[in-house]
Amino acid sequence: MAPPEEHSGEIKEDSVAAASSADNLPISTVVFIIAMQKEAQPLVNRLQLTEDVDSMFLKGVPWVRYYGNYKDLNISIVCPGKDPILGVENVGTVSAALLTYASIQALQPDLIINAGTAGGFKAKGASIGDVFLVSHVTFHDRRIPIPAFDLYGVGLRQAFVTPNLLQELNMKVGKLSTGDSLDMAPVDESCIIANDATVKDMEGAAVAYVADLLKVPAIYLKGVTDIVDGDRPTSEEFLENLAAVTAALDEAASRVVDFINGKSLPQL
Ligand code: FMC
Repeated sequence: MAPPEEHSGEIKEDSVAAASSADNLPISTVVFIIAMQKEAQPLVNRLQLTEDVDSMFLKGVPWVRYYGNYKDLNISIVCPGKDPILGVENVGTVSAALLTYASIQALQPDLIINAGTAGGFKAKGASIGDVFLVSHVTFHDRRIPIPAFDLYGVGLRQAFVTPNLLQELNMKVGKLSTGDSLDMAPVDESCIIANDATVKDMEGAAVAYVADLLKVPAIYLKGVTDIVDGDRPTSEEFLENLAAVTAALDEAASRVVDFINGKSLPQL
């Protein structure tokens, strides 16, 4: 009988081979995590997805899933739904992380795409209507000034690297910083600048945390609704541009879906 070390070596090689051959299969299941239903609706319509009335999530959560097949892909768009009392959409990191976890558990996606709106920094080259493909994500409101906890708070993670997608779609690339506020306190602004971010949202880094834990590749598409280093109030600019930017986001997301179709992860 082979000694245990050699045996475990063989298993490792086999499992590496199995993992890489699975990676080379065409992507089959894609889950979009989209915070606001208004942001999701154009893509739901374009891909002709159906709302799942018999929810796969635990009873009680307000989460919504749209699903269907598009070309060779099995696509779900999941949204955190509305607050049952206030009737507003469940934006922010808490819902995004829970929804990402439950969606990965239930759907076992090959790829996650977090699509949504964001604030952009004109000093870093962002303009209203731009759709960014995010290279890295961080948090800007988890300040823990104790060695190592500081880095844990920032939570820097790299998006799944997609050089071919980037070249084909010719999108702007930038870092994303996430926090649970739409506005930007001066202390947040310093952290966002320290994080070298071009776009700012309320979900991306939370999705990244879960995707990373569960080893699911994730990419981030962020459409700029407001300029955070400009002179307009964020909420006013956000609401004014939401519909137009959602249309731009839908256009970009559909080009991404068309590009992904038939390709394996290493081909992205
Ligand atoms: N700051 C933070 N988040 C956003 C933003 C900004 N300037 N513009 N748009 C957003 C995104 C967030 O991710 C939320 O889902 C939603 O839009 C605003 O509540």
